[in-house]
Amino acid sequence: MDVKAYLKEEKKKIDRYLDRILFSDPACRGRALLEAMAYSVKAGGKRLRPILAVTSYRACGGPGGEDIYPAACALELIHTYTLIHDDLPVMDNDDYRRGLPTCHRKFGVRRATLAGVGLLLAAFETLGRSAESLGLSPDARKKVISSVAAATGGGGVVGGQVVDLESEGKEVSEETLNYIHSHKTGALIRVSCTLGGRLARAHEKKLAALDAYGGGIGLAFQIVDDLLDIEGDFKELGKGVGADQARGKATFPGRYGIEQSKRLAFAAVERAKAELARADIDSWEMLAEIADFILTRKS
Ligand code: GRG
Repeated sequence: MDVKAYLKEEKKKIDRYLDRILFSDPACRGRALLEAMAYSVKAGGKRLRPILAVTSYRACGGPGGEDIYPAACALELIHTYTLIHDDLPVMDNDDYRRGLPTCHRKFGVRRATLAGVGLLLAAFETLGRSAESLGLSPDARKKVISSVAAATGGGGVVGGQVVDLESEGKEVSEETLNYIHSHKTGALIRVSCTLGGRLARAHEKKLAALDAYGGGIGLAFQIVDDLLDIEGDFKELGKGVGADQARGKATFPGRYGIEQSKRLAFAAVERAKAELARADIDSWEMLAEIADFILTRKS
């Protein structure tokens, strides 16, 4: 199947499961809170992280059927949480996300903050339940939860965000630029790939390859994100452009220029694909196509 059709098809399935998770969970959360959580999740988005988890699972020979989807959706709940909090006035203070007013513009800062926390906790609740229903051993379940928590926390997304905010308006070293983006953006993308592998019970060599693949495409994804903030279009992106420069953010084009950044993204994708080929992943073609797609995405 062509990658665009694949992504479209998978997004549809993931959207269905996200609806189920949000609306059929008895633990929920109060009507006003659920409204704000669902608003940001359902606003759209490419669903890249759950798609990577599902595709990595299949690439490692995970059984057919749809049992993997709830666990994969947990990643989207976490991702949406980070977007809501990233947009808050105390962070990037953005007005639009996924083509709609940001969560705090729509519901106010207090509700948006709580919606983010609600999504994060719903994610781990979903992940724990799914790992159990997929029949993973207690040790494997622990590893699933702790790897996602580690990628999300101070040694991952949150850590990258802190350095990103502290670096605004400053000239940063190559090392700091890489740290920000491999943590703020790369960590969740990497763990999306290894989560798929873990749920398929892949051995360590394959997990290491998925981790390296995720690192490569995560870097390419961020470079393209920086480029789209310069060359992209509000309508396609669903959010404002030019914000990075206005805030003095540390970006790849800011440090290397546009052409060199494109070359860096291309090289990162080539490295990512080579990792898959080396590790003897059973069927890695779609992961390779997703890597190429990341270079040409417009949103
Ligand atoms: C506690 C996990 C946690 C987060 C709080 C706010 C924050 C700390 C971190 C921000 C992380 C962040 C927003 C990184 C940006 C990553 C990025 C490039 C987002 C855009 O992702 P796309 O293009 O968006 O996949 P869609 O809308 O398609 O899902």
